[in-house]
Amino acid sequence: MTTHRVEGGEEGAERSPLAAATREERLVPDAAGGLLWQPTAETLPTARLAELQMGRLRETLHSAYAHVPFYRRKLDELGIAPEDVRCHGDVADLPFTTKTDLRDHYPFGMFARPRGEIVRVHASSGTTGNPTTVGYTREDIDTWCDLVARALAAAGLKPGDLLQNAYGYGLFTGGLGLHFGAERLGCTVVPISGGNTERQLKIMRDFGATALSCTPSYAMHLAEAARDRGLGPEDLPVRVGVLGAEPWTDELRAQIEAGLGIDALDIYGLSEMGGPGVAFECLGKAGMHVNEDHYLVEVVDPDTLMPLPEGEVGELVLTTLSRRAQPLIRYRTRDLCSVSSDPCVCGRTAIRMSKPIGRSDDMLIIRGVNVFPSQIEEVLMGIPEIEPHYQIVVDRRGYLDVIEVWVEVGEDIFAATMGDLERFQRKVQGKIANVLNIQVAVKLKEPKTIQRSEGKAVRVVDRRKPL
Ligand code: DLL
Repeated sequence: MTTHRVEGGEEGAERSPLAAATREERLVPDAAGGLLWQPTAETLPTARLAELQMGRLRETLHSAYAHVPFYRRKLDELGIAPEDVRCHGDVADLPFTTKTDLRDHYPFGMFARPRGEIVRVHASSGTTGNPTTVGYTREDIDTWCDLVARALAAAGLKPGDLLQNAYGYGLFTGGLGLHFGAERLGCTVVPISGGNTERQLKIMRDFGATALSCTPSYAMHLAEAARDRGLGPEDLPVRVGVLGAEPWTDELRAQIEAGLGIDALDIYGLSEMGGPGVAFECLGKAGMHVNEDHYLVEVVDPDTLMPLPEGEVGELVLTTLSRRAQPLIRYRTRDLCSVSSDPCVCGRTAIRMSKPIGRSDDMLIIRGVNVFPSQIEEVLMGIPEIEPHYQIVVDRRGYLDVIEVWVEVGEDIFAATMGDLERFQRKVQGKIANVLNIQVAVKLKEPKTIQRSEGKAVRVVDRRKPL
């Protein structure tokens, strides 16, 4: 067993294997201008990777079967024993896992380790009231740090770089995920979190931030805010952006790069898989390398759930290969993308996923925050003065997403005084904000003014053009 010493600097203290190599020894240049944080793992020959994956998959299945009643039941129902899975082709026989399954086992029912071994819990929104939780053992956190460090190194960050981390801190995995990954790489992290644009620009310049991590929409907002203050790319010290948590296009990449004077690189992840760092772009900017030694990738037809060949767009399905606290088998991400195993200029051998082009469910991503229309409906339906007619209007102001919730109120409320109406509106706004953790604008509509539908109700009007 390895001894992890928390207190540093003691004479004779045993060193963890991670400390065994110094940071400099670990970092090797890649062929695209970035660095490899774990050179061996990131350039594994295909056959060696496949072997590693099968070994880890078997361990994952054994652990899930032994410790997670949900998986034991699912596998028993299908008559599959963990040892029956011998090759990649057998994976298609395994059961899928969905966000609903996680919600049904809220909060800790999917954990494969005793609560006492869980050192951290993050969460993201579920389709109804309950968020989906994700637990980490100390080892899981350790792996996560390395996976994010890989992404940052691929973007050209190195020890000593100063990362302004403008992802939100808290239950969302963006803030702490990027934070610890950057520390692992040896960067200086400024944990500024999201928002407060004025302060972001000041800190960026005063501290000399060389890298920025946030959602692409916020990066663009910062670029615009800088321009409005007469600051051009030459006034900003940032060199690279590691941007993700929401869909964005290469067109937006070009604008962010021009506005901030940076290389803007994509990073992908989802809480259920542990957070950011599932896949990341190198400076070759040709798709995101999936950390395949830790995640098994499939793309399936979202309707038939049959595996699709490389190059075809379908739903990304991921299986964790190293997560101890919460192994997930064939998790349906709902993200639509394709994969390619063509060689990449950087020399990494892992498969690359295209930018997700959309989702196969109704989840909206608003400023990086996942929002399900059903969450809003639940709040509205709990307020007696509101009629069961509403519409969620999503738009973009500048580069920032905004949500307006139009709700129809009863005659009584509508006849109330202006002051009463305003108070009521604020109450509804507050209730929605409490559930979503983002601000929304509520517009009260006169009785019978929201369009009635003859078929499926159009609950969401998304006026945003692709970023
Ligand atoms: O968004 C984790 C993350 C944090 C990724 C910081 C990257 C950077 P969730 O809140 O659980 O986790 O949301 C996951 O966001 O299923 C996608 O739909 C979307 N998403 C995440 N990254 C990207 C990306 C984090 N690079 C959901 N491009 C995912 C497009 C993305 N969509």
